[in-house]
Amino acid sequence: MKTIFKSLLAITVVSLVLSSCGNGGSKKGSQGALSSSAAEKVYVAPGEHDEFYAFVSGGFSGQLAVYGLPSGRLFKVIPVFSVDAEKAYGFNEETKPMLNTSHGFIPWDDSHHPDISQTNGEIDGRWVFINGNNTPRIAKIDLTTFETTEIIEIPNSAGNHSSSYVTENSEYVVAGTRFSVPFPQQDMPIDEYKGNFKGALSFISIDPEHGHMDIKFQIRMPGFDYDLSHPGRGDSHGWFFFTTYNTEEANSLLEVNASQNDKDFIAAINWKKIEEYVNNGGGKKMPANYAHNVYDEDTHTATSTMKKEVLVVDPSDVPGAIYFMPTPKSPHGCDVDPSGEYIVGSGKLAAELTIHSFSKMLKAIENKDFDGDAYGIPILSYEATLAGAVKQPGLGPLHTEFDGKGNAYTTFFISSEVVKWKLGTWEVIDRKPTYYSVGHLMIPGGNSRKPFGKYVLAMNKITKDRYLPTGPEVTQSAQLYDITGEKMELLLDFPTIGEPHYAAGCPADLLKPKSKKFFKLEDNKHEYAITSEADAKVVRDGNEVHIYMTMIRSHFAPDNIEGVQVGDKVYFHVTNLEQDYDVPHGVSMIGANTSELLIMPGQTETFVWEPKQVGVWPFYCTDFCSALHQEMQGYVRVSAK
Ligand code: CUK
Ligand code: CUA
Repeated sequence: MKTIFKSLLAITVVSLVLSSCGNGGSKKGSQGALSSSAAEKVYVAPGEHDEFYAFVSGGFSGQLAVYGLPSGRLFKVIPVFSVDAEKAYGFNEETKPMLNTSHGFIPWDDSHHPDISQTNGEIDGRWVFINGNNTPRIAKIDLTTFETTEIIEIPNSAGNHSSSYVTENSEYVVAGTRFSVPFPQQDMPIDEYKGNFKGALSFISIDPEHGHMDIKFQIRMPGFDYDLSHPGRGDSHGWFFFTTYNTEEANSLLEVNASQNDKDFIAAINWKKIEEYVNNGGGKKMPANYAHNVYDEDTHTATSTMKKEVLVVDPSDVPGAIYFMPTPKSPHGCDVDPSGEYIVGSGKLAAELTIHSFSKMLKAIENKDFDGDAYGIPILSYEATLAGAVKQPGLGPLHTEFDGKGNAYTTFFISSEVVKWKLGTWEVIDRKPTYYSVGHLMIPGGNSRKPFGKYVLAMNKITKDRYLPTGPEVTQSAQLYDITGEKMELLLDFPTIGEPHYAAGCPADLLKPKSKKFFKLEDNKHEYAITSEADAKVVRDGNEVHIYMTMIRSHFAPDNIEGVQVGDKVYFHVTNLEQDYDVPHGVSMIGANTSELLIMPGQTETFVWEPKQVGVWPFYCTDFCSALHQEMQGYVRVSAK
C-alpha cells in the first residue's frame, strides 16, 4: 500500500502478532469463536445454487473472479486485462485486439474495482465494469456470457485508481487518476510538477442498449492525486465525489512531503452541469491516442480502433461545477450512503471518520461559505459540510459499505477489523477482527440505493498462517460475515485469485435467467465460420493456409490434412457445431506458439501455427467431451518447400 503507512506499520506488526498468537486462535483452526451454525449458514448442498454472485477483482492477476456466496466456491476466472491460456484469451486471433493499447499489445494489468451497472440506483445485472490501473483502461464484462466485451484506454491518465464507478442510471462509468502527469504528456523536469502536472477525471458514457463506452469528456483538474470515487445517488445524483491526497502537489510522496497538509479534499463534481456545458458545444478537443476495443458477440471477433482526440474541460470553463470539501489526513475511501445524503471520507491517517452532508454542502455553496480556493476552485469551509464523525473507530480506515438498514461498515487496514456503526448517530455498534489487514469490503448492492444487507465480504491483503503454507508466496483471502443481526458473525474464509481489491455482488436470481447457454450456429457471423461438416476445407493463399474446421462429438473435419509446407502460416479456423449446453471442445497443435482454443458451442476461434519441421504432426481435442474424447484427433502432414 502507500508509503505513508510506514510509520504505522510498527503498530500493524504488533496487532498481527497479538491477533495471531494472543488468542491462540488461528493455530487451532479459526479463531475458535465460530458457532456450529456458521457451517450451516455457508453450506450449499451438492446441486444447490448459491444465493449471490460475487465478482472479485484479481488485483495484479488482471482478472475478475466469480464466486458464489455464501459458499465461497470459485466458478470462473473471467480474463479481462491479462492473457489466459485456459481460454486462449489474448492468444487466439479473435481476442488479441482486446489487449491493444496506444503502447502496443499489453497482456497484463492490475485490476481493482468492479462495479455493476445500475438502473434507478439499483444494480441491474447487465454489465460489470472494472479498471486496469497500470496502463489506464476500463473494461466491460457482459453478464449474459461472463466475457469481456469491451476495453477502452484512458488518455492523460496514469494509475487509473479511482475507477470504475457507475452513476445511478449507468449514464457514465467514471475514471480518475492516481498520478497527475503533464497534460498533454511532454518532456519536462519532474520538479516542475507543482502547477503543471494535472489530474484527468474521465466521464465515459455508456450507451444504454449495448453498453458501448465513449469518453464524453475529461476534466483537467489540479495536480492532486485522485484516489477513490463514488457517484451521488438519490438527491445527490448528478454529482461525483473523489478523494484526493497530495494536495501539496509534492513530486515525491515520502511522508514528509505528502502528509504535510492537515486536510486534503474530497472533490465534488457536478457532472450534470458539465455535461450540459459539453452538450452545448463547450470543451476543447485535444489530440490524444487511445485504443477502443470491442468484442462483437455475433462475429465472435474483437476489433481495435485507435482514437485520436478527446474533449477536455477545465474547471474554470464551468464556474460553480466543482468544489473541494476539506477532509482530514489523506482520505482514501469515498463512499456515499444509499440515500445519497452522506459522503464518508476515510482519512487513512486520521483518528476519526469524517462524514459530509450533501444537503449541507448545497447550503454552503448557496451561502458561499468558502475557505479560500485552490486554482480557482472554491474550498468549502470544513464545519459547513460536516455531518458528523465516528470517533476512535480503529486504525487506518479505508472503505465503507451500507446494509440499507441505517448501518455502515468500515474496514480498518491497520487494526485489521470491520467496524459497524450507525448513520446519523455515528456510534460504533460492533467490531470484528479480520485475518489480516483488510482492504475493501463488499455488501451485495452495498454501494447502491438498494443494498442486500445479508452478508459482508471482507477482502484481506495478508493471510500469514491462516492456510497451509505454500512457500514464500501465500494466498490473499476473503472473509464472509453474517450481518443480519445486531452483531456481525464470521462465517467463512476462502482464498482468492490474485489480490482481491474490491468486489461487486448481486442476487443470483438477477443473472441466472439471462445467462447464455450456447451460441446459435445460424447467428454465427464469424468471417471463417462454417455451419456444416460438408463445408470443411483447406484453402491455400500464397504462404497462408486457411483450414476451415469443424468439431462435434467426437471428431474434427477435416481430420487428416496434407499439403502444408515448412514456412507456411497455417490458420486453424475452428467452429464448434454443437448446439447444446456445456459441450465445449478444445484444440491446439504440437509446437504451436499459442495456447489451446476453448470453443463454446456455435462459436468459431482461430489459432495460427507456423510449422518449422517436416513430418506428420498430431493435434487433439483438449477438453473431455464424450466417451470418445480420446479419439478426437487428427494429423497434419508437413512437407519441405
Ligand atoms: S484500494 Cu486499490 S490499492 Cu483501497 Cu481500492 Cu488499496
Ligand atoms: Cu472434443 Cu474432447
